[in-house]
Amino acid sequence: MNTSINTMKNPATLDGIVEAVKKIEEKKVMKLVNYAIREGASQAQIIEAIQLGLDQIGYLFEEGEYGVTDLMMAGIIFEEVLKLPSLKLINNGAEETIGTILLCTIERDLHDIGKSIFKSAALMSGFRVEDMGINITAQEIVSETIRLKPDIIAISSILAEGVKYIKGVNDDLVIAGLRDQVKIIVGGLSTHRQAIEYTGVDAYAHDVYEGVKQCKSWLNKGGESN
Ligand code: B12
Repeated sequence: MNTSINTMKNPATLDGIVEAVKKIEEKKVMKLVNYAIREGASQAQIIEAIQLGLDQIGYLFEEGEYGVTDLMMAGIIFEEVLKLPSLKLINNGAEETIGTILLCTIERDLHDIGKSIFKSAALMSGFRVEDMGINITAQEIVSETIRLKPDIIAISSILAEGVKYIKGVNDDLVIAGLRDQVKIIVGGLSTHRQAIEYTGVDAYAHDVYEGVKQCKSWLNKGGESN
């Protein structure tokens, strides 16, 4: 993996994490992650290494070598890693929030790890985050938009079929006359530029850090301009 900005003494540990995740060796993953943290690895590097391992698991699942139980184990390993005190993302403690984000995983999709990481990163940056959970429909999002008046709606969509439900969210907000009042950002495996143009949302992000940066720029709190 790319370790060009790496401050670690032993970057090979990150490759070891990728391999241990791929083999679903939970104890080894935890041991290597703890070691990597001691060696100076950043939270982003650890998340990236685990994601690379999960990609391998996804590939082996497609090839029929791994089953759903293996996907579940992979998810559990990631959740355990994120619970480590040194990696836990917490609210920055600011009393004033810089804006409200309404967050969910889209209809029919139960994957929530990416959503949880985005939530933590947004809280750390000073946002108030209202997390609706998983498998959330367009109409539920419209209702919560009326109730909470968020500045931004952030949607996680991992399954390929999510794109059509995201378009539904955009369309229902237009019908409800709310679309001009809120920005929409999406992230997750199923999202890419063409999909986003089709859905009508404002932005997509490959990872949570890019996503939070975009959200901050919308509220003129730093990050990229758009
Ligand atoms: C763990 C896992 C599961 C777990 C999920 C546990 C959980 N609590 O989330 C369980 C076992 C439940 C599961 C179930 C299924 N899964 Co699954 N799963 C995975 C796996 C291995 C890892 C997903 C993951 O958590 N990655 C780690 C997180 C951090 O990555 P991420 O979600 O992409 O998030 C990052 C970015 O995308 C982004 N991001 C994500 N959300 C957001 C939101 C915003 C706003 C922003 C800005 C950014 C952002 O930032 C994050 C960090 O950088 C992937 C394989 C893979 N390559 O990822 C398959 C995978 C996603 N699953 C897949 C499939 C097919 C399924 C099932 C249909 C299997 C089945 N036959 O039952 C079911 C579907 C259930 C459902 N209705 O949702 C396919 C999806 C194929 C597709 N393109 O549609 C994959 C790709 C595996 C594969 N290669 O075939 N799965």
